[in-house]
Amino acid sequence: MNALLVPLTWFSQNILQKPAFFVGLIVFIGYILLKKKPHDVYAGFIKATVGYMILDVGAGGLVSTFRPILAALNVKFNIGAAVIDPYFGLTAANTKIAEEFPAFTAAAATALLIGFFWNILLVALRKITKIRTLFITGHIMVQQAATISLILLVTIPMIGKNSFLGTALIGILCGTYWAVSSNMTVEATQRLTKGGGFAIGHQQQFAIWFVDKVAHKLGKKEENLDDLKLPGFLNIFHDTVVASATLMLVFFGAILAILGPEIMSNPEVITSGTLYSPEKQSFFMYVFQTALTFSVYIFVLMQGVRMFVGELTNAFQGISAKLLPGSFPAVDVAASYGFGSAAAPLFGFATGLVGQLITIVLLIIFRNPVLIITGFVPVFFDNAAIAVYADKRGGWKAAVILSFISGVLQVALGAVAVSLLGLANFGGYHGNIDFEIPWVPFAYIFKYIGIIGYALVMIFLFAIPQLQFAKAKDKEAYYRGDVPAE
Ligand code: ASC
Repeated sequence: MNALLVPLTWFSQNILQKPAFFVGLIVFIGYILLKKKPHDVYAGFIKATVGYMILDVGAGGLVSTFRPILAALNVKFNIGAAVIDPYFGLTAANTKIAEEFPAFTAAAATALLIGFFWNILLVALRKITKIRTLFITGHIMVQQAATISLILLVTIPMIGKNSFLGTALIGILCGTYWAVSSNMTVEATQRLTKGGGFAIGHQQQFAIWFVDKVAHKLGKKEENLDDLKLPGFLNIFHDTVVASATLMLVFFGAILAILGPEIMSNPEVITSGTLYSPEKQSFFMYVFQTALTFSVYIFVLMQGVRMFVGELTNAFQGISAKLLPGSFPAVDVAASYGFGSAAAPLFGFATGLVGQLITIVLLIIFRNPVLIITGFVPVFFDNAAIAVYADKRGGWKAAVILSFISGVLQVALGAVAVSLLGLANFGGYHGNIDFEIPWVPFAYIFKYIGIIGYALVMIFLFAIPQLQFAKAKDKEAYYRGDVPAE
Protein backbone atom coordinates (compact mmCIF):
# COMPACT_ATOMS: atom_id res chain seq x y z
CA MET A 1 0.00 0.00 0.00
CA ASN A 2 2.81 2.34 1.00
CA ALA A 3 4.52 1.84 -2.32
CA LEU A 4 1.47 3.40 -3.98
CA LEU A 5 0.78 6.00 -1.32
CA VAL A 6 4.24 7.59 -1.38
CA PRO A 7 4.24 8.59 -5.06
CA LEU A 8 0.57 9.61 -4.88
CA THR A 9 1.22 11.89 -1.91
CA TRP A 10 4.27 13.29 -3.67
CA PHE A 11 2.21 13.97 -6.81
CA SER A 12 -0.60 15.56 -4.86
CA GLN A 13 1.68 17.85 -2.81
CA ASN A 14 4.09 18.83 -5.55
CA ILE A 15 1.94 18.95 -8.68
CA LEU A 16 -1.79 18.86 -7.96
CA GLN A 17 -1.62 21.46 -5.21
CA LYS A 18 0.61 23.75 -7.26
CA PRO A 19 -1.71 24.85 -10.08
CA ALA A 20 1.19 26.27 -12.11
CA PHE A 21 2.76 22.84 -12.50
CA PHE A 22 -0.60 21.18 -12.90
CA VAL A 23 -1.61 23.43 -15.79
CA GLY A 24 1.85 22.88 -17.27
CA LEU A 25 1.32 19.14 -16.98
CA ILE A 26 -2.07 19.31 -18.74
CA VAL A 27 -0.39 21.08 -21.66
CA PHE A 28 2.48 18.60 -21.57
CA ILE A 29 0.13 15.61 -21.80
CA GLY A 30 -2.07 17.33 -24.39
CA TYR A 31 0.91 17.99 -26.65
CA ILE A 32 2.18 14.44 -26.28
CA LEU A 33 -1.27 13.12 -27.26
CA LEU A 34 -1.11 15.44 -30.27
CA LYS A 35 2.31 13.94 -31.13
CA LYS A 36 4.10 17.30 -31.06
CA LYS A 37 7.91 17.37 -31.29
CA PRO A 38 9.76 17.08 -27.95
CA HIS A 39 11.04 20.67 -28.04
CA ASP A 40 7.49 21.95 -28.66
CA VAL A 41 6.19 19.87 -25.77
CA TYR A 42 8.92 21.35 -23.56
CA ALA A 43 8.24 24.93 -24.74
CA GLY A 44 4.49 24.53 -24.17
CA PHE A 45 5.06 23.21 -20.67
CA ILE A 46 7.39 26.11 -19.79
CA LYS A 47 5.10 28.80 -21.19
CA ALA A 48 2.05 27.40 -19.44
CA THR A 49 3.84 27.00 -16.11
CA VAL A 50 5.62 30.37 -16.16
CA GLY A 51 2.39 32.03 -17.37
CA TYR A 52 0.55 30.64 -14.37
CA MET A 53 3.34 31.76 -12.04
CA ILE A 54 3.06 35.28 -13.48
CA LEU A 55 -0.69 35.15 -12.80
CA ASP A 56 0.16 34.33 -9.18
CA VAL A 57 2.44 37.37 -8.97
CA GLY A 58 -0.39 39.60 -10.23
CA ALA A 59 -2.89 38.04 -7.83
CA GLY A 60 -0.49 38.46 -4.90
CA GLY A 61 -0.03 42.12 -5.82
CA LEU A 62 -3.77 42.73 -5.94
CA VAL A 63 -4.18 41.18 -2.50
CA SER A 64 -1.39 43.20 -0.91
CA THR A 65 -2.68 46.45 -2.43
CA PHE A 66 -6.29 45.77 -1.50
CA ARG A 67 -5.93 44.38 2.02
CA PRO A 68 -4.87 47.69 3.71
CA ILE A 69 -7.81 49.48 2.06
CA LEU A 70 -10.18 46.78 3.29
CA ALA A 71 -8.70 47.05 6.77
CA ALA A 72 -9.14 50.83 6.77
CA LEU A 73 -12.74 50.59 5.50
CA ASN A 74 -13.46 48.07 8.22
CA VAL A 75 -11.99 50.17 11.03
CA LYS A 76 -13.44 53.50 9.90
CA PHE A 77 -16.88 52.56 8.57
CA ASN A 78 -17.27 48.94 9.58
CA ILE A 79 -17.94 47.85 5.99
CA GLY A 80 -16.28 45.49 3.52
CA ALA A 81 -15.66 46.01 -0.17
CA ALA A 82 -15.49 43.83 -3.24
CA VAL A 83 -14.57 44.44 -6.86
CA ILE A 84 -16.96 42.51 -9.11
CA ASP A 85 -14.49 41.17 -11.65
CA PRO A 86 -13.39 37.60 -12.40
CA TYR A 87 -9.69 38.32 -11.73
CA PHE A 88 -10.44 39.84 -8.35
CA GLY A 89 -12.94 37.01 -7.85
CA LEU A 90 -10.34 34.37 -8.68
CA THR A 91 -7.87 35.91 -6.25
CA ALA A 92 -10.50 36.20 -3.52
CA ALA A 93 -11.81 32.66 -4.01
CA ASN A 94 -8.33 31.11 -4.02
CA THR A 95 -7.26 33.08 -0.94
CA LYS A 96 -10.38 32.11 0.96
CA ILE A 97 -10.10 28.45 -0.03
CA ALA A 98 -6.41 28.38 1.00
CA GLU A 99 -7.20 29.97 4.36
CA GLU A 100 -10.44 28.22 5.26
CA PHE A 101 -10.48 24.97 3.28
CA PRO A 102 -6.76 24.11 3.02
CA ALA A 103 -7.50 20.52 1.97
CA PHE A 104 -9.07 21.98 -1.19
CA THR A 105 -6.22 24.11 -2.56
CA ALA A 106 -5.96 21.65 -5.44
CA ALA A 107 -9.71 21.37 -5.97
CA ALA A 108 -10.15 24.05 -8.62
CA ALA A 109 -7.26 22.85 -10.81
CA THR A 110 -8.38 19.23 -10.51
CA ALA A 111 -12.00 20.21 -11.20
CA LEU A 112 -10.82 21.94 -14.35
CA LEU A 113 -9.46 18.68 -15.67
CA ILE A 114 -12.40 16.56 -14.51
CA GLY A 115 -14.84 19.10 -15.96
CA PHE A 116 -13.07 19.18 -19.31
CA PHE A 117 -13.15 15.40 -19.71
CA TRP A 118 -16.73 15.24 -18.45
CA ASN A 119 -17.67 17.78 -21.12
CA ILE A 120 -15.92 15.62 -23.76
CA LEU A 121 -17.89 12.61 -22.58
CA LEU A 122 -21.20 14.51 -22.71
CA VAL A 123 -20.51 15.54 -26.30
CA ALA A 124 -19.38 12.04 -27.25
CA LEU A 125 -22.77 10.84 -25.99
CA ARG A 126 -24.60 13.62 -27.82
CA LYS A 127 -27.32 11.31 -29.18
CA ILE A 128 -28.40 10.92 -25.56
CA THR A 129 -27.33 14.19 -23.92
CA LYS A 130 -28.15 16.48 -26.91
CA ILE A 131 -25.01 18.45 -26.10
CA ARG A 132 -23.03 19.66 -29.11
CA THR A 133 -20.44 22.01 -27.60
CA LEU A 134 -17.05 21.68 -25.95
CA PHE A 135 -15.96 24.57 -23.73
CA ILE A 136 -12.29 25.32 -24.42
CA THR A 137 -11.70 28.85 -23.05
CA GLY A 138 -8.95 27.97 -20.57
CA HIS A 139 -8.65 31.15 -18.51
CA ILE A 140 -12.41 31.33 -18.03
CA MET A 141 -12.45 27.68 -16.91
CA VAL A 142 -9.74 28.45 -14.34
CA GLN A 143 -11.77 31.37 -12.94
CA GLN A 144 -15.06 29.50 -12.94
CA ALA A 145 -13.64 26.35 -11.37
CA ALA A 146 -12.36 28.50 -8.47
CA THR A 147 -15.68 30.30 -7.98
CA ILE A 148 -17.74 27.12 -8.27
CA SER A 149 -15.39 25.37 -5.79
CA LEU A 150 -15.91 28.17 -3.30
CA ILE A 151 -19.69 28.23 -3.81
CA LEU A 152 -19.98 24.50 -3.14
CA LEU A 153 -17.56 24.50 -0.19
CA VAL A 154 -19.33 27.38 1.53
CA THR A 155 -22.91 26.31 0.89
CA ILE A 156 -22.73 22.50 1.22
CA PRO A 157 -20.60 21.59 4.27
CA MET A 158 -20.67 17.92 3.23
CA ILE A 159 -18.59 18.69 0.13
CA GLY A 160 -15.74 19.91 2.34
CA LYS A 161 -15.63 16.72 4.41
CA ASN A 162 -13.91 14.50 1.87
CA SER A 163 -11.53 16.14 -0.56
CA PHE A 164 -11.60 13.27 -3.04
CA LEU A 165 -15.38 13.05 -3.38
CA GLY A 166 -15.80 16.81 -2.93
CA THR A 167 -13.43 17.60 -5.77
CA ALA A 168 -15.15 15.07 -8.04
CA LEU A 169 -18.54 16.68 -7.36
CA ILE A 170 -17.11 20.14 -8.05
CA GLY A 171 -15.54 18.98 -11.32
CA ILE A 172 -18.70 17.29 -12.56
CA LEU A 173 -20.81 20.36 -11.84
CA CYS A 174 -18.26 22.58 -13.63
CA GLY A 175 -18.22 20.31 -16.68
CA THR A 176 -22.00 20.06 -16.80
CA TYR A 177 -22.36 23.85 -16.62
CA TRP A 178 -19.72 24.29 -19.35
CA ALA A 179 -21.37 21.77 -21.65
CA VAL A 180 -24.99 22.84 -21.11
CA SER A 181 -24.52 26.60 -21.05
CA SER A 182 -22.37 26.74 -24.18
CA ASN A 183 -24.87 24.45 -25.94
CA MET A 184 -27.52 27.10 -25.20
CA THR A 185 -25.66 29.64 -27.37
CA VAL A 186 -25.49 27.61 -30.57
CA GLU A 187 -28.64 28.95 -32.26
CA ALA A 188 -28.14 32.58 -31.18
CA THR A 189 -24.53 32.55 -32.32
CA GLN A 190 -25.24 30.77 -35.59
CA ARG A 191 -27.89 33.42 -36.28
CA LEU A 192 -25.54 36.28 -35.40
CA THR A 193 -22.59 34.91 -37.38
CA LYS A 194 -24.64 33.44 -40.25
CA GLY A 195 -23.32 29.96 -39.58
CA GLY A 196 -19.89 30.77 -38.12
CA GLY A 197 -19.60 27.26 -36.70
CA PHE A 198 -18.75 28.18 -33.13
CA ALA A 199 -20.58 28.69 -29.83
CA ILE A 200 -19.79 30.84 -26.81
CA GLY A 201 -17.84 29.38 -23.89
CA HIS A 202 -17.43 32.36 -21.65
CA GLN A 203 -19.32 34.07 -18.83
CA GLN A 204 -22.70 35.05 -20.29
CA GLN A 205 -24.17 31.97 -21.95
CA PHE A 206 -27.49 32.09 -20.07
CA ALA A 207 -27.72 35.81 -20.77
CA ILE A 208 -27.12 35.30 -24.51
CA TRP A 209 -29.83 32.64 -24.66
CA PHE A 210 -32.26 34.98 -22.87
CA VAL A 211 -31.36 38.00 -25.00
CA ASP A 212 -31.86 35.98 -28.16
CA LYS A 213 -35.32 34.96 -26.94
CA VAL A 214 -36.62 38.40 -25.86
CA ALA A 215 -34.76 41.07 -27.88
CA HIS A 216 -37.17 41.03 -30.83
CA LYS A 217 -40.06 41.77 -28.46
CA LEU A 218 -38.34 44.91 -27.14
CA GLY A 219 -37.56 46.75 -30.37
CA LYS A 220 -37.18 46.57 -34.15
CA LYS A 221 -34.10 45.04 -35.62
CA GLU A 222 -34.12 47.56 -38.48
CA GLU A 223 -33.49 50.35 -35.96
CA ASN A 224 -30.04 49.08 -35.11
CA LEU A 225 -26.79 50.62 -33.98
CA ASP A 226 -25.12 50.46 -37.42
CA ASP A 227 -25.33 54.19 -38.06
CA LEU A 228 -24.65 55.28 -34.53
CA LYS A 229 -21.62 57.51 -34.07
CA LEU A 230 -20.40 57.38 -30.48
CA PRO A 231 -18.26 60.22 -29.14
CA GLY A 232 -14.63 59.57 -30.11
CA PHE A 233 -13.26 59.71 -26.57
CA LEU A 234 -15.07 56.46 -25.70
CA ASN A 235 -12.61 54.64 -27.96
CA ILE A 236 -9.91 54.89 -25.29
CA PHE A 237 -11.88 52.23 -23.41
CA HIS A 238 -10.96 49.68 -26.05
CA ASP A 239 -7.57 49.60 -24.33
CA THR A 240 -7.75 47.39 -21.25
CA VAL A 241 -5.06 49.29 -19.38
CA VAL A 242 -6.67 52.68 -19.94
CA ALA A 243 -10.13 51.34 -19.13
CA SER A 244 -9.20 49.47 -15.96
CA ALA A 245 -6.90 52.25 -14.73
CA THR A 246 -9.67 54.81 -15.22
CA LEU A 247 -12.20 52.70 -13.31
CA MET A 248 -9.69 52.06 -10.51
CA LEU A 249 -8.81 55.77 -10.34
CA VAL A 250 -12.44 56.77 -10.04
CA PHE A 251 -13.38 54.15 -7.45
CA PHE A 252 -10.24 53.81 -5.34
CA GLY A 253 -9.51 57.53 -5.73
CA ALA A 254 -12.86 58.29 -4.14
CA ILE A 255 -12.54 55.60 -1.47
CA LEU A 256 -9.01 56.61 -0.43
CA ALA A 257 -9.89 60.31 -0.45
CA ILE A 258 -12.78 59.57 1.90
CA LEU A 259 -10.65 57.35 4.14
CA GLY A 260 -8.09 60.18 4.39
CA PRO A 261 -4.38 60.43 5.23
CA GLU A 262 -4.70 59.77 8.93
CA ILE A 263 -5.94 56.20 8.78
CA MET A 264 -3.76 55.31 5.78
CA SER A 265 -0.66 56.34 7.77
CA ASN A 266 -1.67 54.45 10.91
CA PRO A 267 0.63 51.42 11.23
CA GLU A 268 -1.84 49.67 13.51
CA VAL A 269 -4.47 49.57 10.74
CA ILE A 270 -2.25 49.35 7.66
CA THR A 271 -0.27 46.23 8.48
CA SER A 272 0.39 45.13 4.88
CA GLY A 273 0.88 46.94 1.58
CA THR A 274 2.13 50.50 1.45
CA LEU A 275 1.72 52.65 4.54
CA TYR A 276 1.21 56.30 3.69
CA SER A 277 4.06 58.44 4.92
CA PRO A 278 3.25 62.18 5.01
CA GLU A 279 6.91 63.27 5.10
CA LYS A 280 7.74 61.43 1.87
CA GLN A 281 4.74 61.98 -0.42
CA SER A 282 1.67 64.15 -0.88
CA PHE A 283 -1.58 62.33 -0.11
CA PHE A 284 -2.90 63.13 -3.57
CA MET A 285 0.03 61.38 -5.22
CA TYR A 286 -0.26 58.44 -2.79
CA VAL A 287 -3.89 57.97 -3.83
CA PHE A 288 -2.99 58.29 -7.50
CA GLN A 289 -0.18 55.77 -7.18
CA THR A 290 -2.22 53.24 -5.19
CA ALA A 291 -5.12 53.36 -7.66
CA LEU A 292 -2.78 52.87 -10.62
CA THR A 293 -1.01 50.03 -8.82
CA PHE A 294 -4.21 48.00 -9.26
CA SER A 295 -3.96 48.33 -13.04
CA VAL A 296 -0.31 47.31 -12.88
CA TYR A 297 -1.19 44.03 -11.19
CA ILE A 298 -4.24 43.46 -13.39
CA PHE A 299 -1.95 43.88 -16.38
CA VAL A 300 0.65 41.49 -14.95
CA LEU A 301 -2.08 38.97 -14.21
CA MET A 302 -3.59 39.18 -17.69
CA GLN A 303 -0.18 38.86 -19.27
CA GLY A 304 0.37 35.62 -17.38
CA VAL A 305 -3.11 34.45 -18.39
CA ARG A 306 -2.38 35.14 -22.04
CA MET A 307 0.71 32.95 -21.85
CA PHE A 308 -0.88 29.87 -20.36
CA VAL A 309 -4.17 30.21 -22.20
CA GLY A 310 -2.52 30.12 -25.61
CA GLU A 311 -0.98 26.76 -24.74
CA LEU A 312 -3.96 25.36 -22.87
CA THR A 313 -6.35 26.23 -25.71
CA ASN A 314 -4.04 24.58 -28.26
CA ALA A 315 -3.89 21.45 -26.15
CA PHE A 316 -7.67 21.39 -25.56
CA GLN A 317 -8.47 22.14 -29.19
CA GLY A 318 -6.14 19.42 -30.40
CA ILE A 319 -7.62 16.86 -28.05
CA SER A 320 -11.18 17.75 -29.00
CA ALA A 321 -10.51 17.81 -32.74
CA LYS A 322 -9.12 14.30 -32.42
CA LEU A 323 -11.80 12.91 -30.16
CA LEU A 324 -14.91 14.82 -31.24
CA PRO A 325 -15.14 15.61 -34.95
CA GLY A 326 -18.24 17.61 -35.81
CA SER A 327 -18.70 19.23 -32.42
CA PHE A 328 -18.86 22.99 -31.86
CA PRO A 329 -15.96 24.65 -30.08
CA ALA A 330 -17.25 27.08 -27.44
CA VAL A 331 -14.91 30.08 -27.47
CA ASP A 332 -14.33 33.55 -26.02
CA VAL A 333 -17.28 35.91 -26.38
CA ALA A 334 -15.03 38.52 -28.03
CA ALA A 335 -15.19 36.31 -31.14
CA SER A 336 -18.81 37.43 -31.60
CA TYR A 337 -18.23 41.18 -31.58
CA GLY A 338 -17.07 41.36 -35.19
CA PHE A 339 -20.46 40.06 -36.38
CA GLY A 340 -22.59 42.82 -34.87
CA SER A 341 -22.90 46.58 -35.36
CA ALA A 342 -19.51 48.22 -34.90
CA ALA A 343 -20.82 50.57 -32.19
CA ALA A 344 -22.60 47.86 -30.20
CA PRO A 345 -19.78 46.77 -27.81
CA LEU A 346 -18.98 50.27 -26.54
CA PHE A 347 -22.67 51.13 -26.44
CA GLY A 348 -23.39 48.08 -24.25
CA PHE A 349 -20.46 48.92 -22.00
CA ALA A 350 -21.64 52.52 -21.50
CA THR A 351 -25.25 51.48 -20.81
CA GLY A 352 -24.21 48.67 -18.48
CA LEU A 353 -21.93 51.07 -16.61
CA VAL A 354 -24.83 53.45 -16.02
CA GLY A 355 -26.90 50.55 -14.65
CA GLN A 356 -24.02 49.54 -12.38
CA LEU A 357 -23.36 53.04 -11.07
CA ILE A 358 -27.03 53.71 -10.25
CA THR A 359 -27.23 50.43 -8.36
CA ILE A 360 -24.00 51.13 -6.45
CA VAL A 361 -25.35 54.51 -5.34
CA LEU A 362 -28.59 52.83 -4.22
CA LEU A 363 -26.64 50.25 -2.21
CA ILE A 364 -24.72 53.04 -0.48
CA ILE A 365 -27.92 54.96 0.27
CA PHE A 366 -29.51 51.85 1.74
CA ARG A 367 -26.37 51.16 3.78
CA ASN A 368 -25.45 47.81 2.34
CA PRO A 369 -22.64 46.42 4.53
CA VAL A 370 -20.47 45.76 1.46
CA LEU A 371 -19.27 48.40 -0.93
CA ILE A 372 -19.41 47.09 -4.50
CA ILE A 373 -16.75 48.34 -6.90
CA THR A 374 -17.14 48.11 -10.68
CA GLY A 375 -14.60 45.80 -12.30
CA PHE A 376 -13.69 46.22 -15.93
CA VAL A 377 -14.20 42.70 -17.29
CA PRO A 378 -17.92 42.16 -16.56
CA VAL A 379 -19.06 45.70 -17.24
CA PHE A 380 -17.30 45.68 -20.59
CA PHE A 381 -17.34 42.15 -21.99
CA ASP A 382 -20.76 41.00 -20.70
CA ASN A 383 -22.64 44.12 -21.63
CA ALA A 384 -20.86 44.43 -24.96
CA ALA A 385 -21.98 40.90 -25.81
CA ILE A 386 -25.52 41.54 -24.63
CA ALA A 387 -25.73 44.67 -26.79
CA VAL A 388 -24.31 42.88 -29.84
CA TYR A 389 -26.84 40.02 -29.66
CA ALA A 390 -29.74 42.27 -28.62
CA ASP A 391 -29.11 44.83 -31.34
CA LYS A 392 -29.06 42.14 -34.00
CA ARG A 393 -32.58 40.98 -33.19
CA GLY A 394 -34.23 43.99 -31.54
CA GLY A 395 -32.22 47.07 -32.50
CA TRP A 396 -30.91 49.76 -30.18
CA LYS A 397 -33.92 49.71 -27.86
CA ALA A 398 -33.38 46.09 -26.97
CA ALA A 399 -29.65 46.77 -26.57
CA VAL A 400 -30.27 49.65 -24.12
CA ILE A 401 -32.86 47.84 -22.04
CA LEU A 402 -30.99 44.55 -21.77
CA SER A 403 -27.50 45.87 -21.07
CA PHE A 404 -28.91 48.28 -18.50
CA ILE A 405 -30.71 45.44 -16.70
CA SER A 406 -27.53 43.41 -16.82
CA GLY A 407 -25.56 46.24 -15.17
CA VAL A 408 -28.13 46.45 -12.38
CA LEU A 409 -28.08 42.68 -11.80
CA GLN A 410 -24.29 42.53 -11.83
CA VAL A 411 -24.12 44.88 -8.87
CA ALA A 412 -27.25 43.86 -6.95
CA LEU A 413 -26.73 40.10 -7.16
CA GLY A 414 -22.97 40.58 -6.88
CA ALA A 415 -23.61 42.18 -3.47
CA VAL A 416 -25.84 39.25 -2.51
CA ALA A 417 -23.13 36.78 -3.53
CA VAL A 418 -20.43 38.61 -1.59
CA SER A 419 -22.50 38.34 1.59
CA LEU A 420 -23.57 34.75 0.98
CA LEU A 421 -20.04 33.55 0.27
CA GLY A 422 -18.35 35.70 2.93
CA LEU A 423 -16.09 37.50 0.48
CA ALA A 424 -16.20 40.99 1.97
CA ASN A 425 -12.82 40.52 3.65
CA PHE A 426 -11.28 39.11 0.50
CA GLY A 427 -12.10 42.00 -1.82
CA GLY A 428 -13.70 40.38 -4.83
CA TYR A 429 -16.43 38.35 -6.49
CA HIS A 430 -16.61 36.88 -9.99
CA GLY A 431 -19.19 39.45 -11.13
CA ASN A 432 -19.96 38.20 -14.65
CA ILE A 433 -23.62 37.91 -15.51
CA ASP A 434 -23.82 34.09 -15.51
CA PHE A 435 -22.38 34.25 -12.01
CA GLU A 436 -25.41 36.32 -11.01
CA ILE A 437 -28.02 34.29 -12.87
CA PRO A 438 -28.12 31.30 -12.68
CA TRP A 439 -25.30 30.92 -10.13
CA VAL A 440 -26.64 33.04 -7.25
CA PRO A 441 -29.98 31.17 -7.28
CA PHE A 442 -28.04 27.88 -7.52
CA ALA A 443 -25.98 28.91 -4.49
CA TYR A 444 -29.16 29.51 -2.48
CA ILE A 445 -30.57 26.16 -3.52
CA PHE A 446 -27.35 24.50 -2.30
CA LYS A 447 -27.44 26.46 0.94
CA TYR A 448 -31.01 25.51 1.81
CA ILE A 449 -31.27 21.94 0.62
CA GLY A 450 -27.64 20.89 0.49
CA ILE A 451 -26.72 17.87 -1.56
CA ILE A 452 -30.33 17.42 -2.73
CA GLY A 453 -30.01 20.93 -4.15
CA TYR A 454 -26.89 19.78 -5.97
CA ALA A 455 -28.86 16.93 -7.51
CA LEU A 456 -31.73 19.23 -8.48
CA VAL A 457 -29.39 21.68 -10.18
CA MET A 458 -27.84 18.80 -12.13
CA ILE A 459 -31.28 17.62 -13.24
CA PHE A 460 -32.21 21.17 -14.22
CA LEU A 461 -29.01 21.56 -16.26
CA PHE A 462 -29.38 18.23 -18.02
CA ALA A 463 -33.01 18.99 -18.87
CA ILE A 464 -32.08 22.13 -20.82
CA PRO A 465 -30.52 20.48 -23.91
CA GLN A 466 -33.36 17.92 -23.89
CA LEU A 467 -35.88 20.77 -24.11
CA GLN A 468 -33.86 22.50 -26.82
CA PHE A 469 -33.89 19.27 -28.81
CA ALA A 470 -37.58 18.61 -28.20
CA LYS A 471 -38.45 22.08 -29.50
CA ALA A 472 -36.27 21.76 -32.60
CA LYS A 473 -38.45 21.10 -35.65
CA ASP A 474 -35.70 19.54 -37.72
CA LYS A 475 -33.71 17.10 -35.60
CA GLU A 476 -30.85 16.72 -38.08
CA ALA A 477 -30.52 20.52 -38.28
CA TYR A 478 -30.26 20.62 -34.49
CA TYR A 479 -27.09 18.54 -34.56
CA ARG A 480 -25.67 20.55 -37.45
CA GLY A 481 -26.56 23.81 -35.71
CA ASP A 482 -28.45 25.11 -38.73
CA VAL A 483 -30.84 27.99 -38.12
CA PRO A 484 -33.55 29.16 -40.54
CA ALA A 485 -32.57 32.23 -42.60
CA GLU A 486 -34.21 35.44 -41.34
C1 ASC B 1 -13.28 37.62 -19.25
C2 ASC B 1 -11.95 37.44 -18.82
C3 ASC B 1 -11.13 38.03 -19.70
C4 ASC B 1 -11.92 38.64 -20.75
C5 ASC B 1 -11.57 38.11 -22.11
C6 ASC B 1 -12.38 38.78 -23.17
O1 ASC B 1 -14.27 37.23 -18.67
O2 ASC B 1 -11.59 36.81 -17.73
O3 ASC B 1 -9.82 38.11 -19.64
O4 ASC B 1 -13.27 38.34 -20.42
O5 ASC B 1 -11.79 36.73 -22.14
O6 ASC B 1 -11.87 38.52 -24.44
